[in-house]
Amino acid sequence: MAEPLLEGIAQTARDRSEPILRAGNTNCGGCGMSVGLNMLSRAAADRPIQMVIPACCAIVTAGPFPASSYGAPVVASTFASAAAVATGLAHAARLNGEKTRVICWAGDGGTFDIGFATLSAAAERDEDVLYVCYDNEIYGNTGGQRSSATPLGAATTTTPEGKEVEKKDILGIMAAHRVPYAATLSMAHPEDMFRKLQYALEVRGFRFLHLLSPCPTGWKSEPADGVELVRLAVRSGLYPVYEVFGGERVRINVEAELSLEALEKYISLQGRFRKANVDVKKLFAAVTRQTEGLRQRAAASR
Ligand SMILES: Cc1ncc(C[n+]2csc(CCOP(=O)(O)OP(=O)(O)O)c2C)c(N)n1
Ligand code: SF4
Ligand SMILES: [Mg+2]
Repeated sequence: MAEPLLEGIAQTARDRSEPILRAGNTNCGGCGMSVGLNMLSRAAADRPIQMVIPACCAIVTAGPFPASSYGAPVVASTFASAAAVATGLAHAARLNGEKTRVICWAGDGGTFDIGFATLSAAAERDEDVLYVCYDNEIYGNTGGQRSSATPLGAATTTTPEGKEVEKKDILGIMAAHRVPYAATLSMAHPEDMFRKLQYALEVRGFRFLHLLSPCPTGWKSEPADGVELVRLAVRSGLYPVYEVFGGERVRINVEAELSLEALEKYISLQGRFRKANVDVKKLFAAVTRQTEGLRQRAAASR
């Protein structure tokens, strides 16, 4: 039976008859991944989809067999094989003449680290797969260890005094594969996010989307602050909202205000940054350099 996407919000023609993420799932309150799945559900309202989810929080979401919190077919894969399994499904759909779009939905640990070899290989072959990384910047499912997506200064169970290495630039790396489409998604800018999800579902070939995904459990933040945190990350310039076509043409979708105040607030609202005493001014200088570099690339590819 059809369920409303969110309590209190009536179902609209944009929604799938069966939402991708059903009510009653076990995700923590305020989980950014839940917001991402609900947006995907809307964007894929009129399409058959198949999902591949490796062993991250999002597969725990499914709950114990034979019930499932997912209202779409899901293959649970190992980390190392996620993009390869999605490749197989995409080929099977094509050979059977099905319109099914295959979506790999994976965390940062599964994407930046453990599953990177098959991800890179599938991107290089330009497989017809939409790969979405919801990035909570830790190995959430196993209790909050650092990943290569963890930002500088964030305390995790394996970096208790704060991480000393900077976050990997996954969008830059994926765009360097010259895939047809790579973009970042901001859940504080739902129209932009919705447009990108719809575009990425439409385009053929390998598409990569990166979603900054607040995790109140790991970030030691208030569940209700998730969207605000992403808005602050975007305003400050820390999380650039942009898209890259064919690895070359760069378009910035939301101009960063380069606000030091927003960066300070972003840091102060999260307990994970408390121990390291992050040098916000130094971080802001790095963010400003990153933003200017991106602006130059966007101007050069106009
Ligand atoms: C090859 C392999 N290494 C390690 C693990 C243990 N493991 C299970 S979930 C997980 C963390 C996943 O992190 P991420 O992909 O970021 O997803 P999240 O849990 O944060 O949603 C790890 C390390 C595993 N299942 N397989
Ligand atoms: S640990 Fe974090 S990513 Fe995992 S379900 Fe909870 S809020 Fe979501
Ligand atoms: Mg993670």
